[in-house]
Amino acid sequence: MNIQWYPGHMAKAKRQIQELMKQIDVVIEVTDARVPHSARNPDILEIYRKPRILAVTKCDLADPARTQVWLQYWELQQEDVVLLELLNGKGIYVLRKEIRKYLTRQKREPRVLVVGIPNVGKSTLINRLAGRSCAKVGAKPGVTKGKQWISARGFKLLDTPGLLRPKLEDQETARRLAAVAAIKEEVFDSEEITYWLLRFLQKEYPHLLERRYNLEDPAADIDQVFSVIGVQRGCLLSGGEINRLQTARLILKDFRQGLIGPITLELPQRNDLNEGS
Ligand SMILES: Nc1nc2c(ncn2[C@@H]2O[C@H](COP(=O)(O)OP(=O)(O)O)[C@@H](O)[C@H]2O)c(=O)[nH]1
Ligand SMILES: [Mg+2]
Repeated sequence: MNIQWYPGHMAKAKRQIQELMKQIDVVIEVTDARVPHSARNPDILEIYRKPRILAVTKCDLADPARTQVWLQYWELQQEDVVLLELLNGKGIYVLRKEIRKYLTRQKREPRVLVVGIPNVGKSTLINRLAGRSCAKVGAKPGVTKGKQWISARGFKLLDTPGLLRPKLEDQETARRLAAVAAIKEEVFDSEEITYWLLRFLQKEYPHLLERRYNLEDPAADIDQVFSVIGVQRGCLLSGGEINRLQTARLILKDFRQGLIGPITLELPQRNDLNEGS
């Protein structure tokens, strides 16, 4: 189990979550459209068996063609999915409608739990649903100071910073999550992640790489691509050498802000597809 509830021991944490779940009518599970599989942690769903909506955030940063592939996959899995662009509010109307679908025949005000690993957009989503700023965006998960229910036109919402940790199935998953800043950079160094990302882009999105950095040869050796970008963007040390850390951070920042283009780091796996059929 990767579930964590601050502070406390694992068994206690699990009990607390089970207690919490009794009060919940619907769960919104949040994932990031650029890493739709890697950003999910199914552990919480082992405890939770109630209706669930998969809220896919950051679709503005993701590759629309790949998002369509994911949608087809989720359809096979019979997931209830809503695509979102939270910065402009796209999809929020549909999400509200989906939530209401589950909330018929309720006596008390229905309660909605928002779960997801750090940085997927839970707080932004809650603020959008509530129509005002109640949850702190970008805040680091910290000590949970008791539950705070937020009213959102007809239902109540609960933010859960720190409740769900990433499930790091393998190195690739960890790298993808580091690339989108869902796990801390200290886990990998920025240079390693950047090299990984550049290799991925060379393979999957060479045209975007070429266009963003005016590369003559986007398929060139990765060291060379890295150096060309560093020189071109003035990431240099006083001796004229490349400032490797600065170059790596710049490329990561470009990627995270969507400046290289709309990019999705993974597709459904063949074995995922088989499971669905
Ligand atoms: N481009 C883009 N950025 C988003 C979107 N949703 C959230 N963000 C950004 O992602 C970062 C993390 O959001 P936050 O709500 O704090 O995530 P939380 O840790 O899950 O609560 C913030 O900088 C948000 O502005 C989205 O749909 N598109
Ligand atoms: Mg938050």
